[in-house]
Amino acid sequence: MATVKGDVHDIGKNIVGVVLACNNYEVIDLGVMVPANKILETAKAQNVDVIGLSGLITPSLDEMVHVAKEMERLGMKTPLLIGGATTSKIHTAVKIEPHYTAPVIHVLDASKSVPVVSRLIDAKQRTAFIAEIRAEYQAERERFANRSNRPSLISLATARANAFQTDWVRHPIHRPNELGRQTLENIPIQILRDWIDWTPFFIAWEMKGKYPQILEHPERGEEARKLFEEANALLDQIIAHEAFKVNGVFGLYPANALGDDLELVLAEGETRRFHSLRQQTQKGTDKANRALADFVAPKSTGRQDYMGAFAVTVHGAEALAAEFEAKHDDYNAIMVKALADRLAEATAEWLHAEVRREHWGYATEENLSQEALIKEQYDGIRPAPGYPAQPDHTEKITLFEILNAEKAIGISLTENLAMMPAASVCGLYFAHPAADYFNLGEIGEDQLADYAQRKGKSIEEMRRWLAPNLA
Ligand code: B12
Repeated sequence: MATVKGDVHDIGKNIVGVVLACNNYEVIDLGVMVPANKILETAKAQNVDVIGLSGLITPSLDEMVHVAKEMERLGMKTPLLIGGATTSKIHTAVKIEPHYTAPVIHVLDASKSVPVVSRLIDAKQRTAFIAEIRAEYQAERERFANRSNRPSLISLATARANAFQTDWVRHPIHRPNELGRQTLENIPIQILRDWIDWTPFFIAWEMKGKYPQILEHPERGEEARKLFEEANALLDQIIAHEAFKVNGVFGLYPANALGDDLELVLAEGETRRFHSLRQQTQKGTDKANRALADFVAPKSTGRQDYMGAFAVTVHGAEALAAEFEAKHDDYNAIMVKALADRLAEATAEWLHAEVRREHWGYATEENLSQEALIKEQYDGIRPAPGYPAQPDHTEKITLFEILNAEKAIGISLTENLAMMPAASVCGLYFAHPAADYFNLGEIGEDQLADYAQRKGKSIEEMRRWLAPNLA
């Protein structure tokens, strides 16, 4: 098993590894950012029965297609399992399976990994199981080709004419109290800990249910309480031994929209541009075709607006997890990474609140409960490149440059634009009270061409990054 080249996430894969090992399978885990040749050479040398690939972000899907093509080229017959947050059965059926003659199977979660592997290996069940999967994936492809419920796309020009409207004459714009870039080093984890949203933590451990209710769940409650106590005990130790170092950098800048682009003024005469994508599906009456650029005053209004960017990261998780791994303590190794991920997300949430209340200061009166914060009942958003409102991961390059994120807080980008350390989050700040986390959905070739041109890239390059959103 391996997380593919350019990707760094491995909690899901590690959980699968543990579950398989508990069922007496021998697992060779090659770790993260593993190139195709290393995966396939190891598979051959070790004569493995099954190969498993994992990926968190969309660029990894392409890499998985590449691995499947390589396996075909080399005439391999080993079944290929596909998993990870960004993968799906439909993508596996439509984009990966057609490239490889031997079985390719999407595995939704760790609990499914054992029945899938055992049926693949069992001589009696294998043929029937493979035939069943093939028929299922063929049906998926046919359903995909004949999708009848596809939203109809409108032209980019029509979508732009239906942009989200703001009365920019009356709309209040708050000038940030502190313009420019600020770096925060060693943010106290005692503060951040109160900002942790524990629900995804339980999901990572395959315990579905909302926190805190899950602690009282009639069947899973006891196990959930144990997990929660152990997580907090480990967090106490991490704090006591200063095993994690949490850093953040953010910047607030004068900005205006130029069409669907966003121009930030870093210093006099020095500007940088972010690019946004516009929803292109036909909307019902009174529903706009949104783009992030709609939430910032257009330059033509003559009004100075503002926006921000941030990046946060948790250092130390990889090293601490490696210590546990060396002691064959997979449970705590996974726990360390799950805690680091939760802290990265908590830091993004805490910093956003600090920015709203103080540094930008448009929400000085805001005093929300933890529940209201988790439900995002505040003004403004912090969309991340890669999330549904802006699926283009390449916007991270501009973001990192503006914030000098690599030097300032030690995060780097892989060739597929995953961030290292893995427990990192970056995004943009918009203060507009109507700004929301919309889903871009499908876009047309006209927007792809327009977007590539605005970014100064070839259409083919942008097609690769935006593939999941292309009609
Ligand atoms: C937790 C989380 C994070 C955490 C942890 C990420 C990390 N360390 O890798 C944090 C907060 C740090 C984070 C950051 C980011 N995230 Co995030 N994140 C998630 C979230 C909410 C859950 C993922 C997760 O950990 N699930 C729990 C684990 C256990 O599940 P899993 O990985 O899916 O694995 C299971 C199965 O997939 C399967 N499996 C996995 N691998 C394998 C392998 C084999 C062989 C098999 C058989 C099975 C298998 O079994 C596993 C166990 O059941 C998802 C949304 C979602 N609901 O999936 C978004 C999501 C993955 N994130 C996303 C994005 C974009 C990002 C960022 C790029 C955002 C940003 N600009 O900051 C960064 C990237 C981080 C980086 N290092 O580059 C997108 C990715 C899609 C895309 N368009 O690329 C998602 C899908 C959100 C979304 N809806 O857009 N993220």
